Amino acid sequence: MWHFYDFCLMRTIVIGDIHSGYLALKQLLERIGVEKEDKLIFLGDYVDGWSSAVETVDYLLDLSTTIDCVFLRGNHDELVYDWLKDGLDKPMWLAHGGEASKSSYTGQSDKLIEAHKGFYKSLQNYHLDDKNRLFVHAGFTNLNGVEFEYFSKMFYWDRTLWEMVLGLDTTIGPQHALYPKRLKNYLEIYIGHTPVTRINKTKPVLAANVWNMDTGAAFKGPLSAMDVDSKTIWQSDPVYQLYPKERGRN
Ligand SMILES: [Mn+2]
Repeated sequence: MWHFYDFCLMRTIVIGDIHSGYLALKQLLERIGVEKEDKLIFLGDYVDGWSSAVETVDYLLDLSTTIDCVFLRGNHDELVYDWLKDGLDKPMWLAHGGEASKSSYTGQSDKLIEAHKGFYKSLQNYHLDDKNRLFVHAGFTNLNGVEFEYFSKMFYWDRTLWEMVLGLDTTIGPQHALYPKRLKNYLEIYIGHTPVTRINKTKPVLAANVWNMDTGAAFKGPLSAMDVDSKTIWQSDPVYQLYPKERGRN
């Protein structure tokens, strides 16, 4: 038997880049008061940052057994997967949080490593919901939308989408000839990847129809979540305060 009240409880909540901030993730989900009817969409970059890579992925795997979760692929998730799978440890990865993920996985059981490889392998490049809202870690470049993207790595490495909307003349609207065609494919686009702390913000930022949910959890910012219908925002404490003995990525 359905009640209108039950329907109201069904929320779609998007969550920004975690970067192994397991303590912040727990705090954030407590503050949201996640219910079994909720749908959670994670924008990727679960790892590379603080010391809790293993705990973070374990927690997400556990969460997905009771809650409807969508896990998108971030560039850091691919880098960790490449290391777990093929032993690749690129210097650029090690310098940007890879070292912390490597230590977190050192000494873990084969069973755990296999389960986590399964998690990284299962990640999706993007998610499109029934209201034409696009969720993707970094962006896309094809004017006609994600189905036409030539290079799938763009979904988790691109920065041009965010740079474009930040530099957009706010006096021109979607009807204007110069309005970027890329943006018109979707009602809203939710991304992470480029921390808004770079433009001195600590809350999710809206530019044109693009919401950037990466509030710098790997650096000096909090971890953020938002109800995509009501635009209610929840945040953890600044993540570095939960890991006082660590340097993080700074
Ligand atoms: Mn990223």
